[in-house]
Amino acid sequence: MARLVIVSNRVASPKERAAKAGGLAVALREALGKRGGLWFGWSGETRPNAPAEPKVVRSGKVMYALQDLDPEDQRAHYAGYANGTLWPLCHYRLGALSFRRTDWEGYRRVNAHFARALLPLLKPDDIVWVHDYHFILLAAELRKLGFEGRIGYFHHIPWPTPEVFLSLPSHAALVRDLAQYDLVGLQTENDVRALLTYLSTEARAWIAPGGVVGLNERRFRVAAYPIGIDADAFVKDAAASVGSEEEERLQSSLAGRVLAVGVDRLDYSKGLPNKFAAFGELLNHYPQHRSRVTMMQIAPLSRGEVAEYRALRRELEELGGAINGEYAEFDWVPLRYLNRPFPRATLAAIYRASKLGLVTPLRDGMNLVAKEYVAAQDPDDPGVLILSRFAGAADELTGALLVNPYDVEGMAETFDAGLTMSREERRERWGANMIKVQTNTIHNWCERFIADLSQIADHFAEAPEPGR
Ligand code: ADQ
Repeated sequence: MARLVIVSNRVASPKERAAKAGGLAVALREALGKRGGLWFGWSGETRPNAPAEPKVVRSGKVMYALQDLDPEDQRAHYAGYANGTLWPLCHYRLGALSFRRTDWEGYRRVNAHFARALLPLLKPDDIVWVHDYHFILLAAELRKLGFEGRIGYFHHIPWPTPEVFLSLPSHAALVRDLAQYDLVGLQTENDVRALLTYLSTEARAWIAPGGVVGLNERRFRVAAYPIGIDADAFVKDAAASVGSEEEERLQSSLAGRVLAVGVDRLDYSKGLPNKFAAFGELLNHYPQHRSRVTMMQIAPLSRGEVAEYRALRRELEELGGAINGEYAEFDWVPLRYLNRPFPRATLAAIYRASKLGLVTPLRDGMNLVAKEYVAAQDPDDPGVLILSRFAGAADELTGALLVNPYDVEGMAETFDAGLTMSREERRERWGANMIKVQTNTIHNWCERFIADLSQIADHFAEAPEPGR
C-alpha cells in the first residue's frame, strides 16, 4: 500500500483529543494511521525569511512536518489572496472581493515555499492529498521541482460558475496550475459542472465521460466527493447527553420553551444577519411564538484579521440587541448569542434539545452542521432541519425544509412551518436525511478519495487521448 501524505494549512496536533480536533482531522489522522504517512502544513509560526526546513515530529506510524512562514508572505497568502480573494469569489461575494497583485505573488511564493519544504520528504510512489484553497498552486510547484507522483486536491468550498470565476484576474493562471493535480475533488455535482464548463468554454480543454480532462499536455480528473461526518460519534454523544447535568441546565434555562439552534463560524457566507432578521420576522408576524421559542446562535469568531469579519461582528451585535430589545420579556430573552467554541458533546446535546436546526448560509461548500444536527436527533421525536438551498448539503438532505436565505419573510414562514409540523412528518423527513448522513460518512469519503487517487491511471487509460 502506498504511503499517504496529507497537506493542509492547519495540522491537527497528534496530541489533540478527538472531541476537540473535529471530524475531518480525526478521519485524516485515522487514514494516516492505517497506511502510515505524513501530515504537512503550516506550523502557525511566522519569522522573517523562514527557511524551507519543516520541523518534523513522529507519533506512531505518522510523521508531522510543520513549516514556518515569513510574516509578510503569510499575510499575503492567508488574509490576502486566500481569504480576501478566493473565499469571497467562491462564495459569490464579488462585492467583498479584493485583488492585489502583491497578494497573488505572495500566494504563489507560499505555495512554492511549501513545495520546497515538502519535496525532500516525498517518495516517488507516495499519494499526496492536498486540502483546500490555500494550496491550489502546490501541485504545479511540486512538478516544477520534479515530483511526478500522484497528487490530489480537495476543494472544501463551492466552485463558482464561469461568469463569477471570470471576475478573478488570475483565473487562467490558477486553472493552468490546478491542472497539475491528477484528481480534483469538489463537494457537489453542481460544482463539478461549474468547473468543467469553465474548462471547456474558457480554457478550451477536452472533457471525456467520468470527468477526465485534457488541458494542453496534462490530463486530470474532476469529480464530486460530498464530505460527511462521523455520524456514530454524534449519535452516541447526543444519546449520552440525555439526562446529563449539562442537558438539565439547558432544559431548566428554557423553562419549557422550544429551542431553535444555529451553529456557524462567524463568517459572511453563513447568512447570519438574514437568519437574525428572519427570527425577528417570525416574532413580528407570528406572535403566537413570542415567549414560546428561544433561538440560540453559536458563532465562534474567525478571521478577525480580515476587515469584513470585524464589520459583521458589529452588525450582528446590533441586530441581536435590537431583537432582544424589542421582544424580550422580563422572564424571556428571545435570542441567545454566543461567540465561543464548545466541545462536540455539548454541541450534540444542544442539537438534540433543539426542535429547529437553522442552517441558512448564503453559500456553503457542504455545511457539516446540517449533518451533525440530523445525526443528533431523537429518532422518535426528531427536530426539523431548515436548510439553505445554497448549501451543498441540500443535494443530499432532501428531507430538510429548504429556504432561500435572501428571502427573509419566506424564511420566517418556514420557521413557523417547522415549529408546527406534525410528529409523523418530522419522523419521515428525518428518516430520509439520516439515511444519507449514515451512508456517506467522513470515513467513506476519505476512503473513496484515496482509492480514486490511488487508481487514477485506470481512469486515464479508459479515456481517449486529449486533443483527439
Ligand atoms: P466551515 O465553513 O467551517 O467548513 P461547516 O461545514 O459547517 O463549515 O463546519 C464547521 C464545523 O465546525 C462543524 O463540524 C461544527 O460542529 C464546528 N463548529 C462550529 N461552531 C462550533 C463551536 N462553537 N464549537 C465547536 N465546534 C464548532 C468548510 C466549508 C464547508 C464544508 C467544510 C468541510 O466552508 O462548506 O462543509 O469546510 O468540507
